[in-house]
Amino acid sequence: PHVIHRKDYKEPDFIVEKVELVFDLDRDITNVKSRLFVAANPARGTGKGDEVFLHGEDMKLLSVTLDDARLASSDFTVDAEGLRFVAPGENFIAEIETQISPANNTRLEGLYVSQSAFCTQCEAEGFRRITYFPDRPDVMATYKVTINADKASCPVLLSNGNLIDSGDLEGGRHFAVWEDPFPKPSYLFALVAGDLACVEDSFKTRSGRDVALRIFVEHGNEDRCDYAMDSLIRSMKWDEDVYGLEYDLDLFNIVAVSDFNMGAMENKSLNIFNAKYILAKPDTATDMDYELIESIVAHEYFHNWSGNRVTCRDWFQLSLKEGLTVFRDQEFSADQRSRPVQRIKDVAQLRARQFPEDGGPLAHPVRPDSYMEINNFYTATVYEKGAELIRMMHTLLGADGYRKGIDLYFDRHDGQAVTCDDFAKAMEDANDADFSQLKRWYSQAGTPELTWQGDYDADAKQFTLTITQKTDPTPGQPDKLPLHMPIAVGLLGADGSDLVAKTVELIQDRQEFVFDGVGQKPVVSFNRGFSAPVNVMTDQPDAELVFLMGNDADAFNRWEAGQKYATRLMLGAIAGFEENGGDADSALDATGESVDAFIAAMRATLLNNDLDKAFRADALVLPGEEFLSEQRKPANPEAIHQVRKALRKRIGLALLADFANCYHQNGSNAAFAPDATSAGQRALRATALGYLVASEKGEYADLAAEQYRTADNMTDQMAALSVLNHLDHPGRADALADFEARFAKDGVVLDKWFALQAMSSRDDTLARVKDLMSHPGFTMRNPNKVRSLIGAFAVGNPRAFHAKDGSGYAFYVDRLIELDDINPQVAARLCAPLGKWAKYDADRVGLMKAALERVLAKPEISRDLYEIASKSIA
Ligand code: B3K
Ligand code: ZN
Repeated sequence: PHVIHRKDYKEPDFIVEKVELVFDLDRDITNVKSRLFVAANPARGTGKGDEVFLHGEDMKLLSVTLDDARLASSDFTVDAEGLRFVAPGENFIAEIETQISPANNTRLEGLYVSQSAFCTQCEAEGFRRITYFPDRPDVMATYKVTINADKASCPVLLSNGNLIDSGDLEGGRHFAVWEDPFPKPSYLFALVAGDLACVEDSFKTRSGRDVALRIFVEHGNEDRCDYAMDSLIRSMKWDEDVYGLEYDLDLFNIVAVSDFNMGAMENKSLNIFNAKYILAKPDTATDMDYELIESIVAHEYFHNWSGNRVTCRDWFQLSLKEGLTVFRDQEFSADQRSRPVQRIKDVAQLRARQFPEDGGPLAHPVRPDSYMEINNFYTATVYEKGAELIRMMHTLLGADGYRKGIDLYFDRHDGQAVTCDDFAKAMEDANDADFSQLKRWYSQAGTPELTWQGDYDADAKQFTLTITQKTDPTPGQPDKLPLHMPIAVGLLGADGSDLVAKTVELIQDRQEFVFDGVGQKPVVSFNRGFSAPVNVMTDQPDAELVFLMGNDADAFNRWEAGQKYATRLMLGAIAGFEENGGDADSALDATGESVDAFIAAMRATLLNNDLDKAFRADALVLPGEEFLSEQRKPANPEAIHQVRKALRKRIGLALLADFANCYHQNGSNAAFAPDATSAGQRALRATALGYLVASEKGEYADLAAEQYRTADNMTDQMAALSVLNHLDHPGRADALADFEARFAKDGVVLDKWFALQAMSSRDDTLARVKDLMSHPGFTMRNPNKVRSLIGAFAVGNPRAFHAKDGSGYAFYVDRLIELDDINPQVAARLCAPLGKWAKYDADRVGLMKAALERVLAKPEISRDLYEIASKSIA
C-alpha cells in the first residue's frame, strides 16, 4: 500500500466554498445529489483546463454535471480512489449524483445503519464514501443539507447547523433542510435519521444566547440521559470560565448509537456518540462509566473550538486538535472531581497504553511523518502524549501565560485549518517564549529515560540535583536529541514538610541544579505531578519510598512512591518465581523484610483519614499485570500473574481486620449519587472487598456474593462480580446468570458481562469465550461486542492470551481475519497486542510472529490491518 508523507503536503488545487447535498434515504439504496461550488486555488495557480480530483470510494456514480452540462462518460475517469475531470473554468458548479448502500456498510465509515437509524461517521476519510469530494481537512465549506426519508421509520432528521425548512412529501415521506453557517471540513459533516426519543434542556451562554440542548436515544432510554446532559452543561460553563470560549449556535445535538467504531465524534453541532458513553442510570452504569461519560461529553463539546472552529491542515496535525482537547478534558475532570486522583488516572492510562506504544514497533511521534491508513493514528501517542505536551506548555508558561497563548491562537486562526507549529507559535508569540526545543516532543518518538542524583553539602547548605536524560531509538529514528521539559521537584525535610518546592527546566543531556539554603539532607520528590511524561530510572531506597508515601505534599508522588515500591517488590519476586520453579509465596519471602514494610505503608495509607477515599482506593491498587510485563524482559505472564496474586493475598491476610472495618464503615444507605465523593467511598469499599476476597478466606467470597445480591447500584454489583469472576464459588455462576437475564436486551450493559468472562483468570476462560461467540447478544458486526469479548481477552487477560500452547493467539488471529472483512478499522486496532512479541520468551516470540504472519497472509487484507501487522512484525 501507498505511504503518505507529511513532507509531501501541498495545498489543494481546487477548493469547495459551498456544498449543497440532497439525500434520498433508503437502507439499501440511498441516492445522494451534491452541488459543489468549486474554485481554483490561487496559491496553486490552477484554473480552467486543469485536472480536478475528488476522493470517492465504494459508491455508484450516476452522473457528473459541470455548469449545467452533463459530462459524457469519456469526459471523466473513476477509479478506486476517486473521480477526475477537467475544470471548465476557475469557478464552476459541479453536480454529482451517487448511490450508496447504508445497510451494507459494515465498516461504519460514511453513511450506515445502526439498529434502525441512519447515521454517519466521516472522520477521518468517511465523507468520500458518501459523495465525491476533496475529502481533506484544509478544504472548508458551508453546507446545506436536505434529507428526504420515510416519515414513519425516520421521524427525526438531523444534520449540522440550523434547521431552515421541513415538510411532508408524497408517498409517506418527509424532508428537512439544515444549513451550517460555519465553514467546516468534510470530516465534520453528519447526518442522522431515525425513530429516536429526545431529551431536552437548555443553556444560556454568558453573552445571553439561549442554546437548546438535545440528546437523542433509542426509545426506552430517555431515563438514562441525565448525567450526559448535566456533563454537557457543566462543560459549556467551564469552557466559558476557563478558556473564555462560548458556544456559537442556537442548538447543540447529541445522538447515541449502538454501532460505533470509537467513543464519539465532534461533528459540528451534531455530536454522535457510542451509546456506551451517554447512557447511564444508577442500576446500569458504574462510577467509571459516569466518569467516562463526563469526560467524553466534555471532550467532544470542547472540540467545537479546538478542532472545529480551528481545525487541522492535514491529518499529520491530528494532535493539534486531539492533544489539546484531551488536555482540556483532563483539566475539566480535574476541576469537577479530585485533581490528584484525576492526574493519577491519566498517568496510569498513559503508562498502560502510551508508554508501551512508544517502546514498541508502532512507536511514532505525536506528529507522525508518514502513514498508510490515517485511522491507525488515532493513538495514545497522538492523544495522550499530545496532551502531555500541551500540559508542559501550561506548566512552563503558567496558567496566565498559557491563557494568553490560547487567546492568541483562537484569535489568529479562527476559521482556519492550521498546524502544530502554528499552535506553538501562538504560544510563543503571546509570551515571548522560545519553544524551539520543546517542539521536539512533536517530532521525536520514544519515552525519555531520566536518572537523577542528589548531593548534599551540609556546610554550604547546598543541594545539587544532577539530572540526565536519554531516549532509546525507535523505528526510523536511531538518534535522539535532548528534550526540553519541566521537572517539578520537592525536597522534603525530616518532618515531611517541603524545604524546597520548585520546577526546574531540563534542556541538556546532563544538567545540574543547585538549591541553596537547604538546612538538612532532604528526601527528593522527583517529577511531582508527573510534570514531564518520562520514565524515571533512579531507585530510591525503600525507606525513602515509605517516607514519601506517608509525607509527600504532592499527592501524585505519594501514589507514585507506593507504585514504585510495589513494582520493585513484585519484579524481585517474579525473578524469584522463575528461579524457584514457580512458588510465588517463597519468592515473595526471598525478597526479604521489605514485604512487611510495604504492607505497613499500605496500611498507613488505608487508615489515613486525611486522604480522600478515591485517592486511597487508587493508592491501594497494585500495578497491573500489563504494566509489570512492560518492566520485564522476557515477560512471563504466568509468573507475573501468580506473584501479583500472591502479594494481594498477603496484603489481604495481613490487613484483614482493617479491610473488614473499612468495608463495613463505607457502606451507605443513601440513594446512589454519581458525585466524586460518593464514588470515592464506593471505590475504597470495593478495594477492601477485593483484598478480603484475595485473602482466600471463604467467608469473604460469600460476602461478595451477598453484595452482588443486595446492591442497589451497578457500581457495587460490578465490584462484587469482578472479584467473584475469578473464583470457583457458586455465587459466581448465580450472579452471572442473574446479570445475563436482567440485561439480555440491553446491549450496552451486557457488554460488561461479556468482558468480565473474557477477563476471568479461571482455566476455562478461552473455551467460554469461544462459546460466547454464539451467544444471541454477540455479533462480530458490533464494535462494542468485539471489544468486550475479543479485545478484553487480549488486553485484560494476558495470562490466557499468552497461554504457552499458543491457543490464545490462534483463536485471536481467526477473529482478526474474520473481522477484517467486516470492519478493517476495528480489526487493525485489535491487532496491536500481537506486536508486543519482543517482550516475551523465545517460544512466544515464535508463536506471536507466526500469528502475525498468518494475519499478513490473509487474502485481500485491508490497508488498515496490513499497516499494523506489517509494522508489528518488523
Ligand atoms: N475525533 C474523533 C475520533 C475519530 C476517529 C476516526 N478513526 C473523536 C475524538 O477524538 O473526539
Ligand atoms: Zn477528540
